[in-house]
Amino acid sequence: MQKNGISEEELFSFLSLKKDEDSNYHHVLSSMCTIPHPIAVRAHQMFVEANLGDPGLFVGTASIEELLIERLGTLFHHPEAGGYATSGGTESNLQALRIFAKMKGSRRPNVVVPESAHFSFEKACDILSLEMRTVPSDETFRMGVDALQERMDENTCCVVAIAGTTEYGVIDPIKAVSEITHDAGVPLHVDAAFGGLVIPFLDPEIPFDFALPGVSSIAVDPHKMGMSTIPCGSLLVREPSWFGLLNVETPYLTVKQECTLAGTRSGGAVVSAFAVLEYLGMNGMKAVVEGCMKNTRRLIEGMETYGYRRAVTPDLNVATFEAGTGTVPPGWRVSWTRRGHMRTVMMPHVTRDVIEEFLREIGEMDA
Ligand code: 0PR
Repeated sequence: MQKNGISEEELFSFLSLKKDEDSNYHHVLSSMCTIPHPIAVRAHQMFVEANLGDPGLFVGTASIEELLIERLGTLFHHPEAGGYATSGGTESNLQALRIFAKMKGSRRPNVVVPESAHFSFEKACDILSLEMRTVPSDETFRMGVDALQERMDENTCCVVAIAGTTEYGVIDPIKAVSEITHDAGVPLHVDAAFGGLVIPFLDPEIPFDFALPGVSSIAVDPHKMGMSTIPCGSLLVREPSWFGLLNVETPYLTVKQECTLAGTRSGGAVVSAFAVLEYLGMNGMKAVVEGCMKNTRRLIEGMETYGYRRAVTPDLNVATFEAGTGTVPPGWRVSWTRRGHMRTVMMPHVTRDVIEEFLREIGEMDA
């Protein structure tokens, strides 16, 4: 740190230079985050100092967190679900596994995840010393249900299914998986970090949530398709009392116990997530999701006219292609799957105009 501070003007001209080095999302097709909704920004600013780590000091913010969980629980057909706002999918997945490992109490517990699972499960299993068993995907990159049963045994504390895979935007056969896990008495955690705020607005809706009796917990991130500010994820569980397994004593806080992973937690981002859902309502969210899905279909159709075949027909707004790195026009950001497919995510900032611009430039590269 310098002995004397610099002027506000000097500081902010430095910051704006740095800001210019950041991408502004305009040509970004690789991200599952997006520009926050203006309502989210306004709500976040209003609650910028609120710390959910000490809810007795921020009673209003804490009650908004409860409302957010209640809204998400209702959306997922279980208004009585327990839950809290996490820092994102990584924390939600970790905390879900932590609950089910404690519940099992086995000396060498294992978790069965699809091959397509997000790398946050690798982190969670490492931290919690859980054996991670993977189930191979079928030819549509969805979890192969046949192999699931073979991977499960008496030490399996949890099975994971993905409602919207990070790489291909497909939904695992969650109904079939939930029947298997329910019969076996094994908890099923659904990672809907991305898809949880897409699937309920699709027509027809695909079963993935608490309406299936075998589903025990769900991760869903407002900071992805919920257009909140960062960081806001959430973890919902069928039985609120399960969080009791995670409680630690917090003697000098305004509350005496805490089940969250983080201590200090952003109130602003949580209020922003709630604000967007309230402001848009079911119909507003449906319109956003329909737009993203329409743009996904348009990109697939456009790419296929150039001869770049889709890797799979997605359930959600992720499009993947058999195309090489040389296909991408300069200045555009796409990503690549582990299998080498070009991957794009049609987030709300990827408008129809952006898609047309991308396709036009791909066409010019081809020519
Ligand atoms: N589960 C699923 C299905 C996910 O897709 C992700 C993140 C997570 C869990 C973990 O969530 P957090 O990152 O909130 O902890 N998926 C994106 C990915 O890995 C995250 C992302 C977002 C990456 C924006 C890049 C980016 O620009 O691709």
